[in-house]
Amino acid sequence: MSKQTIALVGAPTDIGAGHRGASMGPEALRVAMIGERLRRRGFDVTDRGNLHGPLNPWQPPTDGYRHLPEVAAWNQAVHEGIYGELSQGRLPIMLGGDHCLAIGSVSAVARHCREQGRKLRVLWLDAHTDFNTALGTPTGNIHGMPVACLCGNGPAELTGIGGHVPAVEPKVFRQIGIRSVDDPEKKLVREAGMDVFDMRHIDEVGMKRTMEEALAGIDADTHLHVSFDVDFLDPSIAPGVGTTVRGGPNYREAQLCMEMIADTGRLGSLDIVELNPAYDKRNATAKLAVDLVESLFGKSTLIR
Ligand code: 4U7
Ligand code: MN
Ligand code: MN
Ligand code: MN
Repeated sequence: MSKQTIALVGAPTDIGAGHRGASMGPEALRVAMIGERLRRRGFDVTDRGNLHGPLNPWQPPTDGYRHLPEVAAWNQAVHEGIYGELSQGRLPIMLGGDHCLAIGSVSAVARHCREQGRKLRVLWLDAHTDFNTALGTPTGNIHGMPVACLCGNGPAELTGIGGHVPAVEPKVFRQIGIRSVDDPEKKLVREAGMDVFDMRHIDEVGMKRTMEEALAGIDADTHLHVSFDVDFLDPSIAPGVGTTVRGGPNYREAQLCMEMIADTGRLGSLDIVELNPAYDKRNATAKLAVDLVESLFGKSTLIR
């Protein structure tokens, strides 16, 4: 059986972020040879180039949102791009771009799953829960809001992308690596009943048991989407992100996380977001992200 075709889809924007530079993420991942590395693993990889959207006007927030019309335009483009790849039977990897773009990608995956009658599980690998709303956000930056928007809590311009409100139910998410949640956000996360495996949990039970719990219940009918915010990783190994939070998974923990996802055989789509080459050293964080993505696609150091 030949392996699935992977489609790389670039979304070069920092429209939802609080720092400039995530717009350079797609090119940094290409320079770190993401396509070649996956091809070497036996995948057929096609680089679909970059999506297009408005430039970043770098304005302050209005009514609790920064750049809302531009964020909506980018996410519409991402939704269509990712939905198109899934419809063609390809496994899309969205090369971000900041994390607001997951509104477009996850809504596209959810739409595809509804049409195919498949179950969806979203693994949100992140230091942050990204569950803010206009009322509670300390920044107005929409990259702190995609999970809320996907669950129907946000402006109509964003919750309506893909035409099904909410795009997903909170119960599809498993959030892993969490260590920075704003107070009003915490309350919303609790009320929504989101399944959060925070760093305290990983400290106490370890990455192995955490991943067993996060992957429990996945079966042959499940489409697994991974939304990989690079700030999930400890900043000592991954400095190339805008919003670093110390105390994240180390290299081995991150590898195990990716390997255990690969072992399910159910990975159907991926976002790589928040990589910010302007903060990186010699593209090291992009190279690390590619190394981890190889593990996510089945590279293993196991001998037994
Ligand atoms: B990311 C923050 F206040 N919570 O809302 C906010 F701490 O996609 C950060 O996870 C959001 O990197 C980080 O602005 C968004 C802040
Ligand atoms: Mn995020
Ligand atoms: Mn984050
Ligand atoms: Mn970030």
